[in-house]
Amino acid sequence: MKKYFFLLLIYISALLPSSGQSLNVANLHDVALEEMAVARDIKLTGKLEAHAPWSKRGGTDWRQLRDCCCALRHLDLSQATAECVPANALHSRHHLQSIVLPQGIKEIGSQAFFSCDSIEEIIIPASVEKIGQSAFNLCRRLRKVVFEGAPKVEDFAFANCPLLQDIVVKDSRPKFSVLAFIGTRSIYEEDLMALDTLSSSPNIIPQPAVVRRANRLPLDWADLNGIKADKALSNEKRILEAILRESTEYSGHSLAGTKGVASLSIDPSLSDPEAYVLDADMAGLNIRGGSAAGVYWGIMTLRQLLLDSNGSSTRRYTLAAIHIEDQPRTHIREIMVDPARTFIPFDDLKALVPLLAQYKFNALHLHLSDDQAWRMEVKKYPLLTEVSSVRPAMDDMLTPSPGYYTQKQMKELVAWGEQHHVMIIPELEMPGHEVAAVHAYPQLTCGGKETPLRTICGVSNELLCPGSAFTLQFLKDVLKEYADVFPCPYVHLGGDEAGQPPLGSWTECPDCQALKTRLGISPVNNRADNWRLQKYLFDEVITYLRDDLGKTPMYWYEPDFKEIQPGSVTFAWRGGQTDAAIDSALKNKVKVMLCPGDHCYFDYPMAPGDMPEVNWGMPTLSLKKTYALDPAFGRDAQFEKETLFGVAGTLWSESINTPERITYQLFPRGLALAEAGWSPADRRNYDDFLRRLRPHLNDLQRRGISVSLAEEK
Ligand code: TNX
Repeated sequence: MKKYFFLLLIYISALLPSSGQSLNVANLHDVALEEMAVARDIKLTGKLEAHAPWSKRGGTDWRQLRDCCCALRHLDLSQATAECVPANALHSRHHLQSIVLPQGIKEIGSQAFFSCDSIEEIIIPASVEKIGQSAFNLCRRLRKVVFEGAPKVEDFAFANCPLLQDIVVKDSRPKFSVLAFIGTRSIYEEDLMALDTLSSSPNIIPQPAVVRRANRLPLDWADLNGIKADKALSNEKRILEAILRESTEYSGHSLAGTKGVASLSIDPSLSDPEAYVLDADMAGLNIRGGSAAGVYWGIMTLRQLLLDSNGSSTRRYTLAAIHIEDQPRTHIREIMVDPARTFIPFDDLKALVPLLAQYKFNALHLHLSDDQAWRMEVKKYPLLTEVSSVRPAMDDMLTPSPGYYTQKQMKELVAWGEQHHVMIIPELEMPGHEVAAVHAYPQLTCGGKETPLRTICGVSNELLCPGSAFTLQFLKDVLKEYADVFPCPYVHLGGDEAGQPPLGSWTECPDCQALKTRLGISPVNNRADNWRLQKYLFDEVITYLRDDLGKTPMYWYEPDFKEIQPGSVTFAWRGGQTDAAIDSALKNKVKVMLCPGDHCYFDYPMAPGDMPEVNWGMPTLSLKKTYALDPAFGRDAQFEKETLFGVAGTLWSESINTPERITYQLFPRGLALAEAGWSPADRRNYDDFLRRLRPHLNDLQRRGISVSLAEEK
């Protein structure tokens, strides 16, 4: 109770303009977390290290300023000593209004102030020799920058700062990259026009099955006389039109009076509904798809053909003649996000959809509830969102994360997803990772215990109680409302990490014991008996889901779960246990989704020292390791055809504390996964992927989207 009261105080003081305290100390190591959380003015006078050894708490002063000082408005480092401001130092600290940098620093690292959109003015000390990529990208209120010296200013360093008018140069002119100010000012963009060089080899990700440069004259965009499309393709026609108008000289009417058109059509003879064929030459543009989705993927490929090697948006006059044939290797390519741990504002969630679609992901999986919070409106159980939708804190970050989605918003997301051929898969966790539900409705757990929301990561021992009749009713009611909102044929039921020790909580519960007797479970040992109870709960829910709601259940694979209900999809997530999960899927004749932690867990840092620098002990997951995922996992063609469901990347968000950091964790590894899930094995090559990647990273940064640059150094 006392803890909650304190957290409430922190929450209020973060919102009020006049409350909060100042801190004037050498370093933050000895400052209490509670003190850091309310400090609005901070002055540090000690030595600021750029790196710190791995830990569960603390990290460098920079990391604590960013993640633990959640009320920070003014930062004075004028008397601190530091060699540099490290990469990501104050990434997406939206409330930070002013900073005085330490004298003598040599470098400001990439994305050091990414999206610090309350800073209006910054003085770059004379000692600074280099300002890294995207260092001040998306600082939307930045008006003035004073360069006291002449640093090298890298790509996108001041991109997307629309108010930046005042650039004061004291010494000789800094060495600006031509991409440094994209989306910011026009005066430097003259240089950019000169860069409109047509790249000769296309940089498409995921790599298509067949790409051939055709020996014909190029398509001249100004020559096209409109877009012709099948009736069922009005959505795709609109999207193509928007892309052509933004990125090419297409105007809808040929000035030269030629008859070339862009044509979109459905060709059922194509091998897969998602397959497409794209042809472009002087006669026009032709995209045929196995369905509307195939046509849409063809348009996404075209969009990438229009990027130049700088990722810039200069308008195209021509497209070299080309022929592409393409189809996906796996059925479902999904990304899972975790708004339960850190809420993702609705607009940010929506923005992810077209971004995923660009790389031919066709599913967004929402982990809507967990131990820390419940994020989805359920009309029958209003307390879920009334009392469980503010995650009070997470480990050493005493920053509340409030928010939930209304059913209306989720319907809007579903419709938005349909436009982009991305289906929205909801998840309702059971019987573990569900403390937020228990917190709102204590009768869901054994003995009806009052249970606080979890404020740390890891696994709780508090489970839903299968012996309570209310539990089953609750799960069915919630699933019914989810089914009304999400038309997608799948519902994820969680099922992870509810083994030993958490399952032990069922042993002493009289309701669970009574249920065991009722079910005629003849005792073997507590562990085995409890697993049978878990199977009972799943069987009941799955039967309802399948027979009454017409949905296919999905769940996280656990080795103790010996029998998997026919017709479901199991997710192979535990690092090192993918083969066991595949064998179990084959034995039970169910489908398997590959998301092994050792290739697909994008919550892990991409390189040592990358964000999240302080965490529960995550391993690193490199771009190369993600790329190396074999979706068939060494199995035969029959497995690939009959059992493999797809690939999934997960963005668990215990340690991701702003929406910008979701894309940071997702890119570029998500692009590697997109290629693993889509491209034929013989078309994949890591070095070639790296070559194609650069324009995409530039395109993303140009649009103000944060990406990890950790491996690029
Ligand atoms: C394990 S993966 C979990 C999540 C955590 C994740 C952190 C899975 C099915 N369960 O609850 O967020 O590790 O990486």
